Amino acid sequence: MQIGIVGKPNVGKSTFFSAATMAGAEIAPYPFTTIKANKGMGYVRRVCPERFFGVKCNPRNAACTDGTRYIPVELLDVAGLVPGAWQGKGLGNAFLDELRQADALIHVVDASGGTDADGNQVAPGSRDPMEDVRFLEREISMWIKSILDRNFQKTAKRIHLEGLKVEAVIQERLSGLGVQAGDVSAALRSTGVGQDPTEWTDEQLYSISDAIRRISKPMLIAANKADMAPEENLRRLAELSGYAVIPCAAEYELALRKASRGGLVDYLPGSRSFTLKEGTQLSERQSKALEKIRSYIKDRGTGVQQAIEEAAFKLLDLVAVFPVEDEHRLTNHQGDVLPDALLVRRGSGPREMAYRIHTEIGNKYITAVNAKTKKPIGHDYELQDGDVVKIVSKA
Ligand SMILES: Nc1nc2c(ncn2[C@@H]2O[C@H](COP(=O)(O)OP(=O)(O)OP(=O)(O)O)[C@@H](O)[C@H]2O)c(=O)[nH]1
Ligand SMILES: [Mg+2]
Repeated sequence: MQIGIVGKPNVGKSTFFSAATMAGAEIAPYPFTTIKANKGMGYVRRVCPERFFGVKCNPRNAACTDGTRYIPVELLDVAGLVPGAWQGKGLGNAFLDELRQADALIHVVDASGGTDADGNQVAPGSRDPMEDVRFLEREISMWIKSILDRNFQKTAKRIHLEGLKVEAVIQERLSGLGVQAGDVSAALRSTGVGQDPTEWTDEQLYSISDAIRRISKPMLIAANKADMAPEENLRRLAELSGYAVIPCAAEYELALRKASRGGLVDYLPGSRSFTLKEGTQLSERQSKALEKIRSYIKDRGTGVQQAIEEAAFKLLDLVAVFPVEDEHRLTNHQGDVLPDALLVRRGSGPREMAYRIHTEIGNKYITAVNAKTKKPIGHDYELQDGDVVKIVSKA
């Protein structure tokens, strides 16, 4: 599962990414700082089942703090997109290609209105962030359309003459983008086009591409630089964009995580406060900066953690499940308690979970046991958030 961080240049994508992953991507106040995409792990929070069982876990793939488990999810920070990206402007087509595998998108917008269409700094308030929303939608939809368009008339004739299923042909063409057959059917239904593609107009092809984008690359807006954004901009984005809008101050999140790593403060990502570590000596500048951050986050946090969690749990509808090898001791064969946490799509069953652990375990799957109830789980059981599951497979 991968979440793409997208937007025009210089809006704070790499700042958001660095804060979320602590991977240290390059950040600078001008466009095209990022050229090569950055990949890293962000985290979503879930209640750790250690609370239910009254035990202490030894997590292998992430931390657990006071019963809150951090579960890794892959983030991708790509280069900024400028108008005309889908046609190759500013290397846009190459950058868009990096989003093929993204399952959901966090669109980072400069809510302060302080960057123009190409990402150059302008006076805050001079750019309407709603324009950024519409621009990005169009670039991605046009990119999808450009892939559909290649030899489209020829393909349409074949579909018509040979009686092929139009959904299947489109899906095959877009399979490299992670588009599912169901996505195409839903898109065709929502646009209400006829079954004969030789009759589709260019506008209809755009509408279809746009619908496929909405369904297969669900998106939310991280309204970044909210620390200096006019409230009016945030309000308009929430009212007009048609997306979930999360005010963000990625720079503050990054500062807090660095201060936490540096041992200056105690701060849990996503919380609305932090405390200074005892005995911390701060310079006047540091102290001022932290107080500014303190007063900002008390009402809404920095938004970074919230945006990632909303993408994972609302856009992608993931649930967290915890595989164990011994359902009584809740351990793997090394004796680690509740060692792993996995994110799977809601609706997944125990066999899919087995495949996620290892292909071989999936192939040899026999049955599964719910460690909370100690009862066997049927093949058609839908995994629930927080389930702890023992997979039984052939030796
Ligand atoms: N005020 C404010 N500035 C921010 C915030 N987040 C990032 N910035 C600044 O915005 C500028 C651009 O940040 P980057 O993270 O490099 O932006 P980007 O979108 O990755 O830029 P490209 O890689 O060039 O597309 C830097 O000067 C950051 O310090 C924020 O929350 N508030
Ligand atoms: Mg960048």
